[in-house]
Amino acid sequence: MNDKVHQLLRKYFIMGSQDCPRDPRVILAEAAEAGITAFQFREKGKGSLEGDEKRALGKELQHICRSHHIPFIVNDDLHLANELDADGIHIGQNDKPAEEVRRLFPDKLIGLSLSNEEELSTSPLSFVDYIGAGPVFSTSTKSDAKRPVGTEWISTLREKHPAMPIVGIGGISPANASSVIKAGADGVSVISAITRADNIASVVDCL
Ligand code: 3NM
Repeated sequence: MNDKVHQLLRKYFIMGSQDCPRDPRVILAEAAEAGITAFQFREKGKGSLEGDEKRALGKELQHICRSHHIPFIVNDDLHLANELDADGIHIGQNDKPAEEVRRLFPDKLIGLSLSNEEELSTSPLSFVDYIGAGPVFSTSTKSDAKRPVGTEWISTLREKHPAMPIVGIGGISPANASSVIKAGADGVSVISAITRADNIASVVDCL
């Protein structure tokens, strides 16, 4: 399992309709064609869809992922993850505890966001499959993002957890992705670098 997870994190695209200046289905299809290795549906924040509209979009995006053999991971919404039978669920520090999510979803991929030592010390990592570490750089995509932690946070996590799949997040672009990998991450997760790209194929290629 671990080996496969390390690989899935390499180019991890995250988005919801609120992040997209164009049709999210078209953006995801272009990113999938270009070679992303995982997708997270994060319909959250200002302008995001709810209820039936959220579910319908999630279903369509999942279909695109399935046709490209890319895992479809749902952010935070356990109910939706269950209803769509998503491949995984990503949780933050303010969501349900990892232990409980693991009990509900014994076979799904579970990711957890970690931004600092305190969160690391209180998080039961044995219940999660990967860590989302960030924000590595400053980002304007997430309004409540914590202070940037730099690639040092990636190195620290890698040192403390040599075998744990780790993906960097926050302000990552083709210009700085290699520094995140060099620090020890298995991959990079990006929102705006792809949703706002003029040429998605070349961005994905350079991550
Ligand atoms: N989570 P962009 S930063 C969704 O630090 C998210 O946990 C973060 O967007 C964290 O690639 C972030 O456009 C936003 O900077 C990432």
